[in-house]
Amino acid sequence: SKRIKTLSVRRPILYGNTAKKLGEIRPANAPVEHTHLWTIFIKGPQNENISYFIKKVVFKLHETYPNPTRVIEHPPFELTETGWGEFDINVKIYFVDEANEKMISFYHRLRLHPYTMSATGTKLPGTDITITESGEVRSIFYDEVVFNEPNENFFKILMST
Ligand code: SLL
Repeated sequence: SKRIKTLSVRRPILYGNTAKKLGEIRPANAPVEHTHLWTIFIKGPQNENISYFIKKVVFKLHETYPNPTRVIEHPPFELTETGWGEFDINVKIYFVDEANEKMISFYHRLRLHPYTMSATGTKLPGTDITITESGEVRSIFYDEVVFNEPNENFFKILMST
């Protein structure tokens, strides 16, 4: 349908990852060299529903993972895995068909450790990283998806939720 000019609608999202060291409890199928359990996610800041505008999320993992392209078609838009290393995850967010919008693509650096390494191997204090009392590492970002001049159908969908 017709596009509404000079209007933009913003929807907040949180994205990032949490990670825990694998202790005595480890998934039965986790390879021995895997040291961490991690989850990458996209969600509403207050855990509100985001599936009325997001259709699916594709996480592209490091090529050391079997079937590195992981497609999540329903909320929660998250993926849990085990592993040993940090790497950049390509995140692609696809919007509902009514939006008639191109997907957005960006990278999130998977964080497993409560620090970052400099080129010389020294530990630098991490800016984007927090650690909880239970020892969970978190690297989470707030962002906004901006829909410029949404069509009338999609505008109704955005406003009705
Ligand atoms: C590097 N940052 O630059 C590292 C790559 C790859 C991590 C890290 C598990 C793979 C598997 C895994 O943790 N890969 O399932 O075998 O070299």
